[in-house]
Amino acid sequence: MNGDKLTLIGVPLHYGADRRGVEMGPSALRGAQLQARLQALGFDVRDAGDIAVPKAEEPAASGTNLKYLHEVAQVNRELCRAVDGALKEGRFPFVIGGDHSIAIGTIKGVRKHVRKLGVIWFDAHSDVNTERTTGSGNIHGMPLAVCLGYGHPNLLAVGGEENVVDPRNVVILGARSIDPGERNFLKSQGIRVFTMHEIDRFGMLQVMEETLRIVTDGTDGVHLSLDLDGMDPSEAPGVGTPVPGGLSYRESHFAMETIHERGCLVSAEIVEVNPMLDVGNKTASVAVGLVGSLFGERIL
Ligand code: HAR
Ligand code: MN
Ligand code: MN
Repeated sequence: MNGDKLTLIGVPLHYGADRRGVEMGPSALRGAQLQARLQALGFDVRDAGDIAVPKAEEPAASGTNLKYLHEVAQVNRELCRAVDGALKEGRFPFVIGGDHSIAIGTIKGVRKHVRKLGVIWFDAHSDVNTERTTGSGNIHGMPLAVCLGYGHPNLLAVGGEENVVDPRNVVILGARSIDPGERNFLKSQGIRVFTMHEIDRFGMLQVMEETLRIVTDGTDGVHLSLDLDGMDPSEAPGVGTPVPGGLSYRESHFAMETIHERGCLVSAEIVEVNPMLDVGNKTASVAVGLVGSLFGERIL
């Protein structure tokens, strides 16, 4: 943990998902008392406000099948700078989205400070599409591929092309919706994926032991990318691309608790919370509860 100081960085972006509502995620998470929850654990929390998101009615012409490439790349460049700035001040960057395309800016910003970075990708999806494999053209289905060095040059350029992560230190948790092109990519990269099948089979204790071994093996720190659609939609209904059969409330908390115990976290982000699709503010509240466990709230 980076001292006891955190900086919250909001990213009200929905262009990566091409669906309205997720741009209100940062506000919903703040409304669910994220800052107070962290302060109650003794952290010095600074809210840096939101990254500016340009207005666009139509995806700007970019000569590709990627939707809103220009806008998504621009926001990620700004985010990368903000994350870099927080780390330079010795503060833990805590990014609140926004759709999952913002993982590009977060991870590339962190990589400027952490040479060997492990990544835990908590998600129903694997987010390793590229412009060659995507069916939707939505960039939120691509950020992990970009962070591994695969994807559109404008996205790879965010924070410098060389700032990639090693696939041997990446784990995907909770996957249950993987496109055919993504399956090939994951195999060719040798990325460890704990699908819901493995989680059912081995249980969260064994899965988290193996996850933490992989992401800390030779690394200098671990990033958590927490896509709320990794949880079961009954617990987290306010997400744009829900998939049945996800992680339960306790499985998700247990994952956070074990990450906390290991003390390896250098950065985190919460993405895909969509208040427009939510039941009350349930999903943001559930997310803030997970943050509590991630940062050391205890039952006893
Ligand atoms: N794989 C699909 C696509 O690429 C769906 C991606 C949905 N992604 C998120 N983030 N919600 O995980 O379009
Ligand atoms: Mn995702
Ligand atoms: Mn997802």
